[in-house]
Amino acid sequence: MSKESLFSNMAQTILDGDIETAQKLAQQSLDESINPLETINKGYKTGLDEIGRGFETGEYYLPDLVLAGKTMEAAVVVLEPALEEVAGKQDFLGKVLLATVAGDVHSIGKDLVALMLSLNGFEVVNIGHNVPTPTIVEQTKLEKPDIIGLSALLTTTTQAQRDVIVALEEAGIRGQVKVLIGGAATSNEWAQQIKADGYAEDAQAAVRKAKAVLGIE
Ligand code: B12
Repeated sequence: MSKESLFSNMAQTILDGDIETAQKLAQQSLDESINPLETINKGYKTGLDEIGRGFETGEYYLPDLVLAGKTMEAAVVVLEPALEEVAGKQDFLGKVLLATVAGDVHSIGKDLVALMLSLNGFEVVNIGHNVPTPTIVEQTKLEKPDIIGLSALLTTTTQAQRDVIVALEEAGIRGQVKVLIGGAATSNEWAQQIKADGYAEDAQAAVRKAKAVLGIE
């Protein structure tokens, strides 16, 4: 099977919610030495993007999104050891506190970012999804991270990213930490607007941005 057909079959498993085949194809990509990041981005994520579009037009429903999410997570489990190999052993670069903001339960992208950061030398404290702003501020005081990463996938919940930055200012700790934002509903422009320190479009870019804001490389 060509690489393109394999990726397209992977995307189809997301549309079908076919966990078993998704995992089988993930293993096949490893047997064929395909870079696991390429597999995620060109295979499974393409399926998630498609199901997202179909959800908007009424072709897919909430249970389809739920199953698609579970299928993606199951595929990533198979790919995880290979992601570790790609990253290799890394020096400690810094500590990152990661959360999906209040009102937003999307966690797959944030968890991928957590995985990639931890494989690349960052200590990651992943405090979950739908995390209230005061909790993020409390955890920042407690954990003293170098970076806070805030994920938002809903247009409505991007406002909570701004709320966190304002709350950090009010708590007098904004200057002690860099804030990175991400998630499908966000952009570079939004990062500038809310005075975040940076935005990244995917997990690999998140690693590059995390290093950049700490002045590494
Ligand atoms: C799977 C999914 C779900 C699953 C989530 C399961 C889970 N455990 O996460 C479930 C079923 C729970 C869900 C629920 C809902 N969803 Co939904 N969902 C999706 C879907 C199809 C895929 C998201 C995903 O996982 N993508 C794959 C990952 C890898 O990509 P990613 O999240 O973008 O993350 C990458 C980057 O963005 C970046 N990144 C992400 N976070 C961060 C953070 C930092 C700091 C950095 C630097 C980078 C970064 O790196 C990641 C890895 O590469 C999207 C469609 C889409 N195309 O995004 C809709 C989508 C996000 N959902 C949508 C909607 C409307 C909903 C619901 C409101 C539906 C409903 N009526 O109930 C609810 C929301 C509930 C809530 N309060 O949060 C809309 C949002 C529209 C909008 N703009 O507001 C979308 C866009 C679908 C659509 N086109 O209509 N959803």
